[in-house]
Amino acid sequence: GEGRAVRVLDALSTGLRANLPPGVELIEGDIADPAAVEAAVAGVDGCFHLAAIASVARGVEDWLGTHRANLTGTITLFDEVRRQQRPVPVIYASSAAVYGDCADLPITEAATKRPLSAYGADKYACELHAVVASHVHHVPTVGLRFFNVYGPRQDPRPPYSGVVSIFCERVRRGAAIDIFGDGGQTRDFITVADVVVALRAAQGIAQGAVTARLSPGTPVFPDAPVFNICTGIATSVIELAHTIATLAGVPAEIRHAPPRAGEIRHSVGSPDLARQVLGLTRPEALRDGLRRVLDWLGPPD
Ligand code: UD2
Repeated sequence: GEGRAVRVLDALSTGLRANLPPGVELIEGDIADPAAVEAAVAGVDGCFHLAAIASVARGVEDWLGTHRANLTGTITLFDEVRRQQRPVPVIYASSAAVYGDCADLPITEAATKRPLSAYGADKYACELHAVVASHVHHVPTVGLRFFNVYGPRQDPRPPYSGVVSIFCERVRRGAAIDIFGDGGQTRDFITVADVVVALRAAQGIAQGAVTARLSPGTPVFPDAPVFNICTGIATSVIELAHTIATLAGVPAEIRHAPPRAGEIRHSVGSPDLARQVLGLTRPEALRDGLRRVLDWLGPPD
């Protein structure tokens, strides 16, 4: 929207080419392939790194394969960016999964990091390598710890898609909703639109820091900062199911399935730091976001 050229590197493992607006260059390739990444970063002014295998369950089945995408992929990118010989800020996706099961809610950035999944461990390692990228190789980075992201175009079909798309799709088809466990587990749901705002704000401060570094006397950016990207509002899974059914104007048909093994009970983040530093404002209300997902899915087939 700012008249800049955009280049995308994507393996299209879950995304679709049709989701890209016209005029965007697509390199179909793997984030852990140095040649593909080199081609993707050549000449860019900034980079958003979102490539990952975000399914916690896939990390259980394919520990090494997900590690390659999630951590080796990130290091491959930092390594290619540092070869650019000029400061190219990298804004990368971290995750609430770095915290594990945190007792103090809402979770602040300073909370103990004790990931309980391969996915969370790799995301935490990405943050550690971001410090190296910044400190040793002068690559400016900002990490964003996404909580539960949802919105239109999240494909509800893969078995480990987000709960919002799965529930909305079920309700749309008039099918029953499966709740794992008692439904009292809570999550912090944030729309993809708010995440995009956060990504751009992070790019803005990183770019500002690059400019500041070039002019002595101005404050220097801290090395590799990270921010929670969340709303600060906890919603239980059962509450989510009822809200979606109400918005769709149908009775909620709920079945209880066994709880997911090793699942985190409560996850809600503090958005305060991101609000202060990135200037983020009030996020979209859950009902409005859910309505947009239902609208995108459309009427039942
Ligand atoms: C999210 C992220 C994951 C990781 C993690 C960090 C998604 C899709 N996944 O996992 O990548 O960052 O957070 O902690 O955003 N549920 C049901 N029925 C269903 C599907 C889900 O009850 O059919 C429950 C599930 O048990 C969980 C909640 O809904 O309590 C959210 O599940 P999810 O898979 O959308 O996301 P989560 O929090 O496991």
